[in-house]
Amino acid sequence: ATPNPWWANAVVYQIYPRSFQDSNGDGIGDLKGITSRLDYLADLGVDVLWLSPVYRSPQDDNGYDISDYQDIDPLFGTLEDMDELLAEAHRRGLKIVMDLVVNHTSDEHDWFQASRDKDDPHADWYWWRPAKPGHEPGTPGAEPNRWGSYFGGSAWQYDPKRGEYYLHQFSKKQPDLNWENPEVRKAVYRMMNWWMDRGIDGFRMDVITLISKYLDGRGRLPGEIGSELSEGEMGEEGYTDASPFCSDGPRLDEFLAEMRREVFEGREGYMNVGEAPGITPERNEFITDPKNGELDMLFLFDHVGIDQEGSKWNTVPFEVKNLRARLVDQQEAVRNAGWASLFFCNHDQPRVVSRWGDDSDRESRELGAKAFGMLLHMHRGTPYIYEGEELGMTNAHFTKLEQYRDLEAINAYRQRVEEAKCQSPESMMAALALIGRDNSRTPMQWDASRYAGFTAPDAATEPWIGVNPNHVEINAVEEFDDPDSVYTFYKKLIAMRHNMPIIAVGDFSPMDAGNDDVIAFQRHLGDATIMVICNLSSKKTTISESLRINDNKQQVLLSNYSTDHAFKSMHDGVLGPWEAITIQ
Ligand code: TEU
Ligand code: CA
Repeated sequence: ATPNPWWANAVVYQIYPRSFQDSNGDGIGDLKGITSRLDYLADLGVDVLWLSPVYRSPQDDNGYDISDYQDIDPLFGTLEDMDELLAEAHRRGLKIVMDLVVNHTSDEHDWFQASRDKDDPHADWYWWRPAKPGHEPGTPGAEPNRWGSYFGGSAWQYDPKRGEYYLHQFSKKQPDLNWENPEVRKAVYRMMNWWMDRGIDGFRMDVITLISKYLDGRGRLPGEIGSELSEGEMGEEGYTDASPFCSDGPRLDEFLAEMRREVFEGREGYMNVGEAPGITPERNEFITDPKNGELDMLFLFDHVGIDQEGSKWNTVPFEVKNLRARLVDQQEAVRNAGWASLFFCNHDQPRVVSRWGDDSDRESRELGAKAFGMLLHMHRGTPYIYEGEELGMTNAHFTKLEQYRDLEAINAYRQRVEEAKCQSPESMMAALALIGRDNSRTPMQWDASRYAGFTAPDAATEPWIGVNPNHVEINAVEEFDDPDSVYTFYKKLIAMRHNMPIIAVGDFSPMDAGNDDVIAFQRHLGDATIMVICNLSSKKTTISESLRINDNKQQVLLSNYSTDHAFKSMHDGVLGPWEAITIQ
């Protein structure tokens, strides 16, 4: 196992600033709002705060389309507010990691605007391609290039000023930067050093594994548009998968190692996590192995893709055995080197308690929230808590398209239901309610007042997105002092990770619970062993003989039922609905 850097037993808390705390009554969360909630976060016990982007942005993709990396968008405040947040966080022993979005910029960034002129020094900072003569889109019978964007439609957008197409794997207001150009890389590293020198503690790197493109061979970038070179098969909307020419491209390791040298060499106490669509557990080991000098950890996606087939909107039933298999793969791959990040929730994923648990009644919701919390936090790696996950906040349960705000959702509805007609309105609305990104973007629920304490009850402006009506029973004030609340359970999980090295760095070994709905595993450190067993179903389940305990020498470290119930369950070999137990 790698030497234990400080983040091996740290817990990271992700803040989506737009939805966390509004301080000026405009219905949008902001930096001063975050600063006003630092005592809550310090009390919860987390170590690091990851902020989703707050830089200047047209907000096409809620800030993941940046037009000025070195300024704060007025929606969120000013650079002085950022400096105040940094100082106040550091005073409480909290580190702050910013969101680095450098696979693409906003189309309103100065770099892109300059690049629209072929004679400008920035001409080659993005991926521009001419149209193949006679195949200009719209030409009758033209063979259009069908590379698809993650947000639907074509990944190539025509720019009348330059007379060429530019690549955008995400929205057309998010043109991909050309990382082959050393000037681009130098400008990115300069900006990163500016932020590190300002006192931040590292970065979460947005789709960083997409920055190196294939220029020939697999799905090569076409010499010109209208040439069908990708190997991706056509999706129902008539476009190929957006990433045949990206995700883990040939120069990724080189770029990540260069970035570490240029920005982080000689610095102390920082942490970097890369968002890694398309990366396998095996590649995760290489990239996060310190001897390769790339990144400290990555977010992998294979475990959060198990309830979708092909398109994100083709949902399939959640099966515990699939989750178990993915988590085991991720753990086994970093057994000897490298590191794992642990998450179920974030601003792109729905809330796990609704997605894979049962939020239909209070008891099931609380038991499920605790079961998934224990499952995640007892694994080996660095756990990430998404704002409100510690309260057991649920999906939004929106029923009308106009309640949604996310361009991914609105584009998908238009493309799939209205244009390609490959999905019915009912099925699309069901998919949006289950896995749409807005599910995790409803305002943080602080108290039972009209807008959940996210903004003042008499605020001049409504929150930018609907507050979940269940905030009257699911909120921080309700749970803060309740010994049985989800909040208190998360506080215990965090404390155990800080106080028990076996949880932070102990070896992981899976166990066969003899039941597909139950995940069981052990952690070992020296001659100490703990066992974790989670029934991820709403039914009573029996577990195999080998897991039962027949003496009371063992100690229940944590359970989402009473300790007596836990002992009885382990003795009889029958777990209650959603019962989760950590036993030593
Ligand atoms: O997400 C990239 C990404 O992989 C997600 O778009 C994911 O594929 C999709 O949401 C699944 O539905 C990052 C950011 O986390 C996301 O918020 C941005 O929209 C995206 O990059 C573009 O910056
Ligand atoms: Ca505000």
